[in-house]
Amino acid sequence: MLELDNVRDHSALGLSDDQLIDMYRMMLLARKLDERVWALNRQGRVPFVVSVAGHEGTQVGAAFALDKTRDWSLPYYRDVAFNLAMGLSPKDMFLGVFAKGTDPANAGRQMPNHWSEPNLNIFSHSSVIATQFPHACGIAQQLKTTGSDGVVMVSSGEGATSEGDFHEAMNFAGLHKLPVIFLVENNLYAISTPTREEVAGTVAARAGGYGMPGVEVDGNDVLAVYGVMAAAVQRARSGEGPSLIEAKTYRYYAHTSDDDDKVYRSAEEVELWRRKDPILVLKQYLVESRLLDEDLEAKIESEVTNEIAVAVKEADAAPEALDWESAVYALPIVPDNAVTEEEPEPIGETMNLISTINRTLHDIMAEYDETVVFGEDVADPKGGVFKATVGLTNDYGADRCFNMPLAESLIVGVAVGMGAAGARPITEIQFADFIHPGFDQIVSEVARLHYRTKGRWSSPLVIRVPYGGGIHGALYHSQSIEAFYTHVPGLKVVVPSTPADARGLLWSAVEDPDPVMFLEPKKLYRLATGPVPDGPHRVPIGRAALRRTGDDLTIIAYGTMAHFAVEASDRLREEDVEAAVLDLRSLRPLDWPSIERAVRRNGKVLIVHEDNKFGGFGAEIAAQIAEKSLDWLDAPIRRYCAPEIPSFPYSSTLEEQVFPSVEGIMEQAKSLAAY
Ligand SMILES: Cc1ncc(C[n+]2csc(CCOP(=O)(O)OP(=O)(O)O)c2C)c(N)n1
Repeated sequence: MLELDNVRDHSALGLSDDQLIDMYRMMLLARKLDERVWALNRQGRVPFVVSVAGHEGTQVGAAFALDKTRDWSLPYYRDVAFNLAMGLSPKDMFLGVFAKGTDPANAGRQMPNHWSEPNLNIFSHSSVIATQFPHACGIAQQLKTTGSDGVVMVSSGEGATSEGDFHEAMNFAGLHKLPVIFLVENNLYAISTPTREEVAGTVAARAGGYGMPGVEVDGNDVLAVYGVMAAAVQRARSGEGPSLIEAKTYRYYAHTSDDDDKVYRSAEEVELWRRKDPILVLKQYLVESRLLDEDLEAKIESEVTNEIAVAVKEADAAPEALDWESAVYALPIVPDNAVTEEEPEPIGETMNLISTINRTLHDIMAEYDETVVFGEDVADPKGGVFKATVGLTNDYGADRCFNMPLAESLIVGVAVGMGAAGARPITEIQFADFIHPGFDQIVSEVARLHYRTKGRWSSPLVIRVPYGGGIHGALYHSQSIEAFYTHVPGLKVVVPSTPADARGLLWSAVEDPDPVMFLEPKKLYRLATGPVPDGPHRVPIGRAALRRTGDDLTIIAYGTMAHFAVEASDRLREEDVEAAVLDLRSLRPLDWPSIERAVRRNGKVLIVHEDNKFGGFGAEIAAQIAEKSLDWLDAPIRRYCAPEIPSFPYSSTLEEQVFPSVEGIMEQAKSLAAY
């Protein structure tokens, strides 16, 4: 396979004369567009340039091998020629360059060269190097499971192949024989770092470790690139799996307009590569094949020049970007009704929290064919380390519930791609303590996807995360992570404390079009039992639950601490202290009206969480109360949290000293009530 790179005859590659002329036109268009952007930069009209010049052969060769009606692509920031060849117009390009409000990809929100177009299956990308690779796998996985014969092309520079996401994605693609083509445009430098300081061995050789062919090709020879791409496309389409293509090429200008390339490479080196210019190489072939004469060359050049002039003019006249605030969420939730009644006891079979989650996942999978569950050890026979997913593979098949390699960034990244391509992924991160490698995919990718494309892309994924302490889990099986994620616009973060809420919030999370982090207090997995409604029970995201009423103070808590607070409130009643308990359930969006109502009712607030205090989620609640309801307070806001140590120690005697307890809550509540 992938041996067509030596073919030097376009008709043997299945390309018509017209297609070859189109390739030439496209390469020239990209080159001239690039020159125009640099000129605009020198005139002070665009602040930032990422240049394609030198890469046109690789990109046009790759694009021409794809079928625009069914294939997907995830290009990177240097792929001007690729995007033009896939169908973006020069005007689309300049709308991005000028950061106009009508830029179809980013609406002025991202830097130039971050293209995307849902109508052409071109997926959005961020500025974070290599995060697109797991997305490509997710899209390919979705194409495969839905029976499409579309293929996915994902590209990058060679520097990106040092990132973990590249390797995690290659491994996953190889494991599942996914229809993905990894195209690496090796221009010898990652900013200033030469390949010899970046890549051990060669880029193409990396394929060997992941069960796929890897091939080097002259990236300045558009026909050679087309040949290997067409072979890789054919291989992917027929179910044989992924390929890695390393196209050797060169960029003529600095990395970006902010870079000075003279400090790391010589003018002679640049000149040497210019002699192998991809446009010249193709032109020579066209002339030798008698397909291009001076008249046609002049005609194409004048058409391209004119096309660019019109595009610049039209884009320049387009409206400026003004809207910085819309589309943070696909479904914004602004709680507007304060919870006034004590939450009534639900009706249904009595179950514990973990069985409820398992039952609910089964019911959701039955209800929605597009749901898919994956994570580490989630498939049968194990069904998850906590057994939350037991039976899903047996009941719904390995396409709908499968194990992932041990790679959290991959897990989230694949979910991002699958979600964007039509699935509703429900991922499991085995323990919150191990979610940190996925932080980038959560915070930089899925949380921003909807905003950065002004709503043109979204990915409705649910990330289930067992979290928290009190179970002798020690420093690395006890962490609370909510403060990291509640800080992030674009994410929704919910925490059930009862089985009924677990069912209701999970149901709502799966139906929600935004990414939802579903934090499961694992101490409550068997401790919390209660009646669970049957059927599609929904608890609205953004609505707190008043668990207990009381005139002396309000305890605001969530997760295990909400459970403890209810017990504390019941016991305090015997001591004539009436403590209301507000279980937040949803941390982002936060049910401010219910918090405010609680403050107004009794003027005293005790915030409890098991995370440490400094910078914890309680600080946000306290700050909002201080900002908005200070006049209603009759006592200083109080927080009862874990001390400032890095999570909970393993030894019972140590953990008991630091894990917030029912007795501790009672003590704090009594002293606050007496204030
Ligand atoms: C994760 C991450 N680290 C660092 C950067 C800064 N950065 C932007 S481009 C780049 C070099 C990329 O080189 P390469 O992948 O070879 O692509 P090229 O620009 O040469 O086409 C770096 C380090 C980034 N955007 N993302």
